[in-house]
Amino acid sequence: MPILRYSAASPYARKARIAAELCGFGASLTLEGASATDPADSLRAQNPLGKVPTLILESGETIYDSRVICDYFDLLAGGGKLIPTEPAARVAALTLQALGDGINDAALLIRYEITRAENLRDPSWIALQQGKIDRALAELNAHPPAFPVAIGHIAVACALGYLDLRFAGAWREAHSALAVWLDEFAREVPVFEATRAV
Ligand SMILES: N[C@@H](CCC(=O)N[C@@H](CS)C(=O)NCC(=O)O)C(=O)O
Repeated sequence: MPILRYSAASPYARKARIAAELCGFGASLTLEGASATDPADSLRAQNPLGKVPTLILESGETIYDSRVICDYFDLLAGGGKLIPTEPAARVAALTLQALGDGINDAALLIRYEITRAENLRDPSWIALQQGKIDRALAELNAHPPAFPVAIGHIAVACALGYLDLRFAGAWREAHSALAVWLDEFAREVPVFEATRAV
């Protein structure tokens, strides 16, 4: 059985778990928690970058990052399940994935920064990252992604879930259309709620 090294709070790992489920591999995946900060954790031997998610195949080969893992599940499921094969739809889905992942990238950088000692924090760096999140949320709120679900929808949902988890859902107040969209996504994709970190 393939093993997914993950952490419950990681939005990228959540994306990979949701993709596995939607591609029909949820039950055949072994989840194994990983610590990216513990040098003794085997994660660093499995993935030199020491990041989750990392997928370990039965052959021992490892696959990272979340985009490659999701692509792998999609291909294994026959292709076109989450990543459309038609060029325009494919580019749109992958671009939406980049937007969702980009929100996560910026949110994580902010989180790392605000957990440093106060005198080491750089407000301008935080503002730079926050600008990316604000612009992405404004764009998504103005144009919530149309269904059916593809990889971009999952990435965006996981990003919003991460903002809920780490930033107390502050995004919701100014982005009500996007909050409605996330509710609809959660109804369409029950594993979203099942993978929510507490
Ligand atoms: N682009 C990567 C990002 C993965 C990532 O940054 N994961 C975080 C957890 S949310 C991590 O492992 N951080 C540890 C580190 O950067 O050392 C992906 O899509 O998988």
